[in-house]
Amino acid sequence: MTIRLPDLPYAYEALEPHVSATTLHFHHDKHHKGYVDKANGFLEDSPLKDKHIEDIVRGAYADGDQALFNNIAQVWNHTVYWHSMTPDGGGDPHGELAKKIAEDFGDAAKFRKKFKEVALDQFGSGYAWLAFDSKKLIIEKTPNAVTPLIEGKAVLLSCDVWEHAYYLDHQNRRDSYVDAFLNHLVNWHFAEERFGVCTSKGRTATFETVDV
Ligand code: MN3
Repeated sequence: MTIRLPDLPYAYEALEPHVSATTLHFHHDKHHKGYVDKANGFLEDSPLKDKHIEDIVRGAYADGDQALFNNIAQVWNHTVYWHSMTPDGGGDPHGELAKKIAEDFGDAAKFRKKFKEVALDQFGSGYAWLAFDSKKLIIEKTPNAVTPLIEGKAVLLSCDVWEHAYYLDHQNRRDSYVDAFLNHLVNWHFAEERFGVCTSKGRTATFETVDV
């Protein structure tokens, strides 16, 4: 099975002015594609090659196959990241996820404050995440390609804080980018849908459960 580069779920200019078409062309067409191509190269001789992408991510991590893990995890992380943003996003969550955010963080404003702190606290390249461990919502940061998927958590939102995600539009101001992500781009509908899948079936959602 060949890993494919998914299309962006919106037009390249759809997230402007917060994330520009230029950034998305580099980030999707060069960075994301680069991870897909390298992962396919490493998979050619791997016993994991016919597995589902999430099982490849977990398997490469468990096997200590750092080169495959870095690239396949970045393929998955970026796909979730594209879906974590939407034109005219932002605002507050609704429904059951809103209730759970109120329970675990206080309210949506407190969620945004904590998410921003965590995103700014990640030293160097990595991600900020909203994840669900089947009991609690968790805001966490990870370095480089590391993903909450390897800890068995369901990812609800991903915010790429590698400099390539924001440098052309916000230069060194990661705080400006994270504000734009939370206030104008975050795709609560996506997170609500994934949370619904996790809770209705009482298990960790896979990305494909929602994406196809
Ligand atoms: Mn990236």
